Amino acid sequence: MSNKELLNGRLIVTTGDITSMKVDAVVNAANSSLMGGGGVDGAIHRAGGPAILQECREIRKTIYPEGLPAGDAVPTTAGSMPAEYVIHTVGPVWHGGSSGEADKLADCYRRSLEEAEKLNLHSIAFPAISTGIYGYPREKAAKIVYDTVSDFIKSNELPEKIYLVFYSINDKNIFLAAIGK
Ligand code: AR6
Repeated sequence: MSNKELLNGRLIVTTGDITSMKVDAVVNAANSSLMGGGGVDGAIHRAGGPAILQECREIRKTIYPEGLPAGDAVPTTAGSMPAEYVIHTVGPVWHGGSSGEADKLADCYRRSLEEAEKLNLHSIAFPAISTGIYGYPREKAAKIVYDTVSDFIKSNELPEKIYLVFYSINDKNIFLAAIGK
């Protein structure tokens, strides 16, 4: 498996299971309830153990009683995963593209990076938010992700290393082709 480094090495495009990434934070493609689900969300809760759900319950009782809105992000422990934190974010459900999906997807990446920066984290790994169960077309998501990360790193020194972790080589290749790399 070969990694592709972009943006002067600050963006690393890779493949694999995000739950085994040795980074300061892994991002979870959660849903508003923060109570777990399928896809990468299920994998993160399984790998990290009950400490994550426990903290999510506390967050629901205190800061987000109505649930975490799409486009926002909130950190918890990563439990027993190698990472220190999980940053939970809620991607938009794809409804055809004219319901603000692009802005919401950009918000997910920007808000997660902001939370990582606030925690002084050096490395963060993102899954391809919304491109699974939520149905966001991969090519369209790719351009938004690349533009959002490019913008963020222009004005922020942390996190230094931003990993995009695709679940398959095919998904990684779709991403790279969509951004012309
Ligand atoms: N590591 C890396 N990527 C993964 C992994 C993994 N272990 N597992 C899946 N993917 P999805 P969404 C990829 O469906 O579209 C949940 O039920 C997958 O191939 O996990 O944002 C939540 O609770 C895809 O490319 O997230 C929500 O209800 C990408 O991760 C809903 O799904 C995202 O797919 C969120 O849907």
